[in-house]
Amino acid sequence: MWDLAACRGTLDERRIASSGSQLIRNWRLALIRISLNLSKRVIMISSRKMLLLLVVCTIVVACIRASAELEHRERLPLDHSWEFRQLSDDGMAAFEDTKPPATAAGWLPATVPGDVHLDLLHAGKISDPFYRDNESKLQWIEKAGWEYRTSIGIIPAVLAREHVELVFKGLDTACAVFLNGKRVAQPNNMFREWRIDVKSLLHAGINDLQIVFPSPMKAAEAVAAKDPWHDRTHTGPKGYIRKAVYEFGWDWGPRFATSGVYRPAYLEAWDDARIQDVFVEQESIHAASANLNVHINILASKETKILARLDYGVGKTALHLERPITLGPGDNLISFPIDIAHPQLWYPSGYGDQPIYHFHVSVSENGHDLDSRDAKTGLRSAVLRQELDKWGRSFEFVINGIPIFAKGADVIPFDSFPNRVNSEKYRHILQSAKDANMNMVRLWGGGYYETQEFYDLCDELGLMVWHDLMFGNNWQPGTYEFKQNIQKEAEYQMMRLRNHPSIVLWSGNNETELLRDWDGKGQLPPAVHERIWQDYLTEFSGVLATAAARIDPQTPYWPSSPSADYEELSDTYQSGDNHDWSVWHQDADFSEYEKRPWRFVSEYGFQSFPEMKTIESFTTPEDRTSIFTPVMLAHQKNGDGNKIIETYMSRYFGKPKDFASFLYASQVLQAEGIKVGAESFRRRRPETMGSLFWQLNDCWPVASWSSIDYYGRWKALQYYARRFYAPVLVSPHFGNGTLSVYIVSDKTVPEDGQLRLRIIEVSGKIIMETTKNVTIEPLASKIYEQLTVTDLFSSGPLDLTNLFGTVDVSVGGEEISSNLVFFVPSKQIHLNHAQISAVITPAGRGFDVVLRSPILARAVCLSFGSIDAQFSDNYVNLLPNEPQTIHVTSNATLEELKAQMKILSLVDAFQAQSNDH
Ligand code: BMA
Repeated sequence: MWDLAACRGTLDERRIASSGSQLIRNWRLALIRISLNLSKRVIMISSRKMLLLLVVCTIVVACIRASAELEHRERLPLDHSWEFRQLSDDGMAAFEDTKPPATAAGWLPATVPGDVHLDLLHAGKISDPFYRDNESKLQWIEKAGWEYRTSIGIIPAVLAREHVELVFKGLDTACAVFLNGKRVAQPNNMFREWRIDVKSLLHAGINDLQIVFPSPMKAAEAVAAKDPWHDRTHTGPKGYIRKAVYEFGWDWGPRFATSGVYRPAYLEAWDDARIQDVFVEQESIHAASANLNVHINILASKETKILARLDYGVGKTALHLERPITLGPGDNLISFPIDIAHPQLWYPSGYGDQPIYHFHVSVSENGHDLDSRDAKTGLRSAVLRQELDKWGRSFEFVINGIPIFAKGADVIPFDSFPNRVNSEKYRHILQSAKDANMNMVRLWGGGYYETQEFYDLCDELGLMVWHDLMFGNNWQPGTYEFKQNIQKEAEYQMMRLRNHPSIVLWSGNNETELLRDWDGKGQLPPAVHERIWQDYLTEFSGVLATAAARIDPQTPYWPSSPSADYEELSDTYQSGDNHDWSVWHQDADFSEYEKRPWRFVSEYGFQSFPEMKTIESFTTPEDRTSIFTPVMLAHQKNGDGNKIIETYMSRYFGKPKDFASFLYASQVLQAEGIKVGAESFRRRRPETMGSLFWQLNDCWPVASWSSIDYYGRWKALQYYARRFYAPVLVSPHFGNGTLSVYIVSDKTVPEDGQLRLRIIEVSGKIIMETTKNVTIEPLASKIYEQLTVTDLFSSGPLDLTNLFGTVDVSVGGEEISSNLVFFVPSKQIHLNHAQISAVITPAGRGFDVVLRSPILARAVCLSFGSIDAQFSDNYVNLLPNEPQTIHVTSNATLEELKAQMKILSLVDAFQAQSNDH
């Protein structure tokens, strides 16, 4: 391994003069490193000519070793000491030039991987992009051109290697890469890897690497201008470069179209052969045996006799196979068939464990290691079952033979600036999904392909991934170049990701197929319309579908979300997945969800505000006087969104008494609304086999459909989700004078339990109580109790506004699900202000808070002011005189928590005199 410092190496005298002390420090550091690493091969240096002399000494030693033997593939990360500067214009001239711009002043330190917005922020040139309305003040950044540079110190031993390549794992986006004054690449797709052969351009000593990023929109417009169809179709130019569309703003996200080296970059050197890929194909997976084929793709530069070795196993078990092979020049595919008896299978969360099998492949020539690579996977069969049935065509994921009801949410990018997403954030959000009993996330198509870490976590947590390809809500160009570009992108990404057991579907795009009848900015001529549609079909059911079938044949492909795969639909024939926006975008009542005959709901949602601490992070006190202040509106990206929340609020609850109450009540409203949808979709199984609500997370602090805010704080919806996605759900439904109590089970075996139904007055008086033994049918939804109003209230006429029903299911004496049902619309329920007592005591590693109310208290929220805490549950319903314990963990002390403890229930958010909510 090369491990010498990747120090910025420049001999620029002006820079030396201006930052003398920094250089002396670097120089000394480099000196120490060199003396420690005389046998190393490559150096990136940051110093003056004197240092070069030392480098030469190093070179001599290195050369002696290099000439004696073949070497392992080696990588030098290019992740240190970058600089960036703003160009004097939009950067288009420098981008199109074959020579780099002349070195000029204005350089600032940069981070790679990173982006220009974060670099400007760290350099103190801009203030927090998320604060107040700063977004609008920072739009100049995307209009400018930017240049990044670093230097690479190279010694002859590197040049003695057969191949030396510059590798970029992600460049955002259009840019020109210059090495030693020569343009070596013009990447135009942030979702592809760029590998550039630079051996002939490198020389011993200091090599200059420069990257020019023009204004992204200008670059896109230049490509669009070359497409004769562009003018006629009126498609947006931003689709012409492959850049995450959310960067241009979305209905939950700000516009920060950034630029930069956003994924790792490195130099790679190798001799004779290099492993390009290891694919563990799962040919057939059963409980008794797993038949695998481990395909190793090796690129060789000439005929080479090698020994290929494969070590594999799960946990500590290690088995190995090896085979001598003669590689031919070019791509070579070697396959090791493997049969594993009684394999440990990977299951989605809730159905079993997630064991991971590890594979280590190494390749040697004459006893010298040339290359090695690790791969891992979980063994499972994944089928998207689409069969004709009485409702149309099914749409269900069958994993290891089990039809799984998909429970989850849609995932958007975790930050407007991807490099800010750290391991802690990935784990927190994905663990939160699992903790809320989700088993699937849909990675939405307007963002970017995620990092390895994201998918590793999904594998580990048993979260199935519905993986959109990164296309969203825009017509894509139909040019030949574009089609080739996206083909290479899909091949690269699917090859990169196909071993992940969590990925159970590749889906072409987000909502582009829905645009089928779109007519541009006016009436498009039929021929133009037809051409657009043909291009769409070629791309999403041709190019990308074929890439999926070739690269990842074991994972199903779906053309778009939503889609019926071009089947005709009717009221009685449904097929494919749906985005149900009747609620929110079309103003329907939440009960509308109950009428929907969908086979799989991949989006439905309702917005809320984040909690006060999150709001405080981007506002001043005057911004927090109403949800309609300019700053609050700047953090609402869906047009009239705040108005929509207000409208539904008054429909269901009333008028919150102040700003803080509005925030809280908006979360309860969202949670109650999505609960109606989620429960009704689950009750409909097997007709409906998936419920993914829009959306799990946020990319900045904002009013949005998310259930977890930008800072990872759970909104009410996330707590509700844990209940409505519970493996066994008791779900009462009152309609047409009849109360039906369903139990929905995701368990694979029947369970014996007890179902209890009580009708209670909000003040606490029990009107009716029944308990019965039930055998809960596995993988099913069934009504276990059905009563009419006459049965329920046989004792005489009662005031339904004063009553509620409560149901619970226990197994082995332990309550596993409980729920409430009301007999009149929310607003008519006679809730009174409850005197809720809260007693907090230390318990285990945290604290227990026992909540108790003499009367019904809905959506009781426990909080601690400015202190962040984790809650075992929250936004709970307190039944009259039935205490509930919430376990709290926090860094704060008991006294601090006590001092700030606050309890709020739904009725408290509204004016005391009004009890019509
Ligand atoms: C959808 C999504 C997103 C959008 C959301 C809310 O249909 O696919 O594009 O953010 O609705 O409008």
